[in-house]
Amino acid sequence: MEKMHETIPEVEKAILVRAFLKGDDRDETLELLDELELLANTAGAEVVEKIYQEIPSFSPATLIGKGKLQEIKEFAISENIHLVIFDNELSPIQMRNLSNELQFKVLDRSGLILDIFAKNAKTQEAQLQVQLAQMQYLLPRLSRMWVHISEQYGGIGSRGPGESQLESDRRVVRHHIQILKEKLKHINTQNTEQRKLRKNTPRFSLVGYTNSGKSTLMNTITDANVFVEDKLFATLSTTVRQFLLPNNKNALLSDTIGFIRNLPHHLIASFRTTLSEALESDVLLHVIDVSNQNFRIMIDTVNQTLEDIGIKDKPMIYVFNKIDKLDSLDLLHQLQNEYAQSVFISAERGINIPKLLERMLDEYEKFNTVYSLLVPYKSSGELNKIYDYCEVLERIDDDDGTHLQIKVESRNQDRLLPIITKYAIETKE
Ligand SMILES: Nc1nc2c(ncn2[C@@H]2O[C@H](COP(=O)(O)OP(=O)(O)OP(=O)(O)O)[C@@H](O)[C@H]2O)c(=O)[nH]1
Ligand SMILES: [Mg+2]
Repeated sequence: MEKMHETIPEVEKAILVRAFLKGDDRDETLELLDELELLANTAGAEVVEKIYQEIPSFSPATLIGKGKLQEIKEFAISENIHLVIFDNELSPIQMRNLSNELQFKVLDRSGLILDIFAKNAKTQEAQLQVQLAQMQYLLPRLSRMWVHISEQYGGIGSRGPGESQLESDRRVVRHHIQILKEKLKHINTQNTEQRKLRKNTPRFSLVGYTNSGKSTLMNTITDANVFVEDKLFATLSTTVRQFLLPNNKNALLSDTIGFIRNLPHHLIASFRTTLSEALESDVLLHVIDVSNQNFRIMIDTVNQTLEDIGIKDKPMIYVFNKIDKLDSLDLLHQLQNEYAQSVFISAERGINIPKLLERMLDEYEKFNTVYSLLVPYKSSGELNKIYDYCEVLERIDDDDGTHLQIKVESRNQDRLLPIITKYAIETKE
């Protein structure tokens, strides 16, 4: 397989911190810290200590209390650690105060995720998207202090826009944001053109939490040779590949970026174009790592993120993956009842893939409607649009006009509705 990742940078030692309010779920904090550790490992850090604190209210100046802060500082100095990562989102002021107080690198979850994205972005589009998100994240946080810290320590959290850009004033950064947006717009136009060429092919998109096995499934279904790794955010761009449905019809499958809890807002916005493949597909395959005990929270996170980027009411199949890792069948039976229309697979071992393909075809067919139209010759100008947006199954040019039988995919129903209502003579499901 083509090696697409750089060698892992020298390991940096890190402390993880999360503060939560009195009465909030402590278990959730522990889970989020575990997930943050995975993220930190992905970024190349070794987590030495995970610290959490229950507090009556967050301090606007430093998030956590003075005492705790001092404790962290002393521990870090004694262990020679120069990196503290907060799971909580830090305001620009908190970030500045904490850096001043601790005198070493401070990151929050968003900053860490942005760093991983910067490291993993391989295509030009992904690199531009990450740069844009980083610029937008840094804009309110620009300060001499930050530059000082990143120059002194480098490594995690200081990749991406170079120090020279950080030193520039905000006007320059804003200008740069504008340029990045322009470049991305250009790339997006090119992609839209490419997508238009595939208008009559059934389209499926893999979506899901990061590390759920989307790329593995992509490879199993299409022989795509997409990069797979047991790390978060292995995939940052979109790959589209052809495969055959059980009816021998060509179809397209796209694999894209995974989601995670508390994904930075700017990042979602920047990656909207990468995700537009999902937006324009006929059916989503929501891949779930059923061997992860938090899979229900992950399902909710993915559905919420999809809604945030404007993907709603799209046909979706829940694909429960990694069933080979389950110790007992109890959970499977329970889920089969709960999610009657879902499929249970192992992408890695190739278990139940034919079943999944059948299910994909069913779901696709369900949302396609066949119409019979009669378009009078005086309206033949409308035929272009019909040919552009649907599959013409049959055409007879008769005395009274053009008789057509067309198949309209769910994503084009709205667009064609005026024409259909005007010329339909009989509707078949
Ligand atoms: N046991 C088992 N492991 C699997 C299965 N599918 C995927 N994996 C493993 O899960 C890890 C993540 O797989 P990927 O396919 O990279 O996951 P992804 O959803 O594309 O992840 P990102 O691109 O990082 O969001 C890899 O180590 C895979 O080998 C499966 O069915 N069974
Ligand atoms: Mg992937």
